Amino acid sequence: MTDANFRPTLYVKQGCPFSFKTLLFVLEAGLIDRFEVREFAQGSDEEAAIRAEIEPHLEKVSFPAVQYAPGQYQTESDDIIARYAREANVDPAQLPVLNIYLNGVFKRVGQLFRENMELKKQLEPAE
Ligand SMILES: N[C@@H](CCC(=O)N[C@@H](CS)C(=O)NCC(=O)O)C(=O)O
Repeated sequence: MTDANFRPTLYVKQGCPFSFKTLLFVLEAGLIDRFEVREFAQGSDEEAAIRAEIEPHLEKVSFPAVQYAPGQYQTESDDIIARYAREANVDPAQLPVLNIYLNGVFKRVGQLFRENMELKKQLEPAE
């Protein structure tokens, strides 16, 4: 396959707020048709296949991830968004639904995650 025919693959994890943020960006930026999107559920065969594919190419696997060129992979939602925002000349700050999500559900999920960690720490037996 030549680079001209290359279609990036976006790997997204079900229930992952960072994966959803990235997916929302590509959708609202009008780029979704340029991607192959592979979504997986934790513990699924699809997850095992995706991890086996991408692990050799990354220092640390996290989701979302993208294969942005043949054999070249990248993680970190902000970096993935920045790459395609640049390429498509789109300013993510101007995408209304993305920003409603970031300032609402995404922010709240982060707060709940931190609160949950704190509560778990308090439940740990003192050393
Ligand atoms: N800073 C990262 C955070 C991504 C992240 O923490 N993703 C979680 C899922 S929500 C993950 O990949 N966990 C490790 C794993 O599933 O192997 C980003 O913005 O992409």
